[in-house]
Amino acid sequence: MAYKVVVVGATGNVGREMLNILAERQFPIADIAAVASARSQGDIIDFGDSGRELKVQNIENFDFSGWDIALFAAGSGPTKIHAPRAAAAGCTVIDNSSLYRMDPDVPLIVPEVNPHAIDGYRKKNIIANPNCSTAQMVVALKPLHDVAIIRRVVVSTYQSVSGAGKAGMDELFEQSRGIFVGDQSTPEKFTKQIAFNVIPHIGDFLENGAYEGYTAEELKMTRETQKILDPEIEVTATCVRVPVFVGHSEAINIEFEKPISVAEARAILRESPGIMLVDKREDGGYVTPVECVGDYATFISRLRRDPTVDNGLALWCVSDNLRKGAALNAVQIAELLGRRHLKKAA
Ligand code: 11C
Repeated sequence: MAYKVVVVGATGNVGREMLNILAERQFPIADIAAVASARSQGDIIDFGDSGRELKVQNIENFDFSGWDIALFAAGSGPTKIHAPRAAAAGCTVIDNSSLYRMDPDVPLIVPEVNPHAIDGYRKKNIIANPNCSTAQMVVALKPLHDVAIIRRVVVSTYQSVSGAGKAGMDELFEQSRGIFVGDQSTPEKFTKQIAFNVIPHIGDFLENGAYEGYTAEELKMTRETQKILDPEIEVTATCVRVPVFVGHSEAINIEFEKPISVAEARAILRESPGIMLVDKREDGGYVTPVECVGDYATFISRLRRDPTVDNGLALWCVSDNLRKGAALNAVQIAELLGRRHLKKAA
C-alpha cells in the first residue's frame, strides 16, 4: 500500500524537513505534492535526497480530493482556511500548528507516547502534532511515568532560533555577523538582541487565569503534556530563547508519586523508544544541541536524583526541534495512521 501525500508549507524550515524525512524513511509514496503560498508557486524544491524535484503548487487552488494525507506546516492562518478544506475532501490532515491541539475532537499524538489516541481522528479527519518543546519532553517522561507516576514537572527550556522559523535563524546570523563587523541592526523577529544573549520570552504573555504572567509557549508545555500523557500531571515551565540555530534543550525536574532510583530510571530510559541515553559523569559525557541536529532521537543526559523532594529526578533533554519537535513526529504519525487505519480501509 502506498499513499498520495501532500506537504503544505513545503518551502519552510519544517516543510523541507518533512520532505527530507519522508524520503529518508522511504515512506510508501504513490504520489507527492509540494504546496505553499502563492509567493512560492513554481519554485523547484528537492524531495529530500531522492533525486526527485518537485514544482511548488499554490495552496489557494490546490485540490485535495484523491490525496490520502496532508502534512501541514503552514502556520495557524493558512491552516485555518485550508486544513478543514483538505479534511472535508477526504485527505487526512496532520497539522503542525497550534490551531487544533487542544480541540477535544482532534487527537494530539506523539507515537512513542499515546499511539492509541489516534483512533479518534475520524471526527474531524485531523490529527495534531505537538509543540516542539512538548514533544521531546513527553518522550522522556512517558516511560518514567509508566513506572513511578509523575506528579509535577519543573522545566526550563533553551530553545533554538529555528523554532521561530527561517526569519529567526537569519536574525541570529545577521546579528552575530553585525557584532563582529560593527554593523548592528535592530532586532525584528525577537524582542531583544539574540546574538550572544538569551531571552526569557517565547509566545505572548497570558493576562489572566491561573497561568497569568506565563507565556503561551509555557502554557502549551503544560496543557499539551496533560492531553498527551496524563491530565493529572502539573507542569510549570520557563521558556527561553538561546542563540543556537537548531536543537532545543530542556532542564527537567520530575517529582514522582512512587520512589524511583537513578539506576532504575537509567535502565528504563535505555530501553525506551525514541530515546538515546548518553550520560557519563565526565567532561563531555552529555549531549548538546549541536550534536543532535539531523538525528531522530531525544537525548537524555545528566540523569540524577533531585534530593530536594521525596521522589525526585533531574535530567537534561536535547532534541532536533525541526525533526522530533515537528517534521519527524508528523511523519511518524503518518506511518502510524497507515499501519492502524489506512491499510485496513484499503
Ligand atoms: C518555538 N516552540 O520554538 C516554538 C515553535 O506551537 O508549534 C513552534 C510553535 C508551535 O518558537
